[in-house]
Amino acid sequence: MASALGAPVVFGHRLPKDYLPLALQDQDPFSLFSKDKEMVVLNDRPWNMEAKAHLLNDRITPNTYMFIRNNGRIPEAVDANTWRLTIDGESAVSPKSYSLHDLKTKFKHHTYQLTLECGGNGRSEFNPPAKGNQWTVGAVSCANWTGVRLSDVLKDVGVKTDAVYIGYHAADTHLSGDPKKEPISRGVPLAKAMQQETLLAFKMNGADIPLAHGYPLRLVCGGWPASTSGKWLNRISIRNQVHDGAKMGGSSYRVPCETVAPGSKVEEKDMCIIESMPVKSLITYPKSGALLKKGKSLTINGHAWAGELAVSKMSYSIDFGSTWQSCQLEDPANRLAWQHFRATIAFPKKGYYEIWAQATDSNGVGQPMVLPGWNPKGYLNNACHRIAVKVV
Ligand SMILES: Nc1nc2c(c(=O)[nH]1)N[C@H]1C(S)=C(S)[C@@H](COP(=O)(O)O)O[C@H]1N2
Ligand SMILES: [Mo]
Repeated sequence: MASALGAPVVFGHRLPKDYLPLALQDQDPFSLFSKDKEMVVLNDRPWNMEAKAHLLNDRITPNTYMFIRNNGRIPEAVDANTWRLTIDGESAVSPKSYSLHDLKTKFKHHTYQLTLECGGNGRSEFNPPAKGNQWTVGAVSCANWTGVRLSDVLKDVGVKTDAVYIGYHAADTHLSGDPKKEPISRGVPLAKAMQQETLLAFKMNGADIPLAHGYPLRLVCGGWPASTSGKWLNRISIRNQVHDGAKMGGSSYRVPCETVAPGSKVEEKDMCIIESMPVKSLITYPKSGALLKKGKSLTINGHAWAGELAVSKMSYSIDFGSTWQSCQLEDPANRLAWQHFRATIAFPKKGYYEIWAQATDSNGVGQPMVLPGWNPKGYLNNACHRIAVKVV
């Protein structure tokens, strides 16, 4: 607290529990986290912040426009020099603990652009509404992550043949203040953990990972709900069963295995863990509400992604989905990176238009025009993004 305030809190031991010093409450989150002023704060306890579509126009998302999703309190006084990562679990041959220096010097470094989208991105559109942060479209990012392969470290520890899952543990603390409770402890099946792009990352966009995004070490599982990418990572357990940490059960990051009518009660046994994220896209230029002079054409651009899959086709419509034209679509920088698209559009006459964008994945599955399957927590809304344009 003293370092955040720039002075010791003389009677700090008398400050009632759960009271935040005024000077800290006044701190604005934009300067605190080095975020652009146009970012939208959805919650301050814990901090949750999202981008607007036009802020995500960069090919690689810089920190200023990267959404923040926290389930607990950001750890204080993180010391990279004493930080350790322990690998243990029922299915670890010989549990080991590594310093950051060990990880950085023992294993080869790899860099990938990885798309991280919160499972609840788009939740605000669900009806009946779902509780939780009311994300619109901006809980997605694609940064350049550098680290070592989780698979290399797991092999160094040794993985028993009965291993099926990994679970992460981290240094953030539960909002209740109860040290025995973890805010979140999720994981992925062993096959995802062993993919070459699954990283134990210590750099984001070539610099130390910002504190809010997991400094000094984070797990990055591109293409899966970003809740599987544990920040402030200090332990990974190799499990002989599906990981049973906080937010692995109930309706957390799980959806009905079969579609249900909106508002239905769904039994635990009928809920399935979200794995790869569905195909989705975002028009990041122009900003919705753009004005265009008659006779001028407009070049739109944006990104598309499809979880574990690639995007194979990108289309746009200016007549509310009646007819579709194709966009130019780039290959991803690497597997699990979002792909950039562009299209130059001519409008027939003055008036109001909407540009709708639709991505199709490599299995031929396209984004729905309207909200897809309702689920209790409002996950996986991959409906088409649309922007307004006026030709004057
Ligand atoms: N330790 C820890 N890791 C975490 C979380 C968290 O609260 N604590 N939130 C998860 C969720 S739900 C998401 S969507 C992503 C958000 O990553 P970001 O804040 O870096 O954008 O981090 C994931 N990793
Ligand atoms: Mo999330």
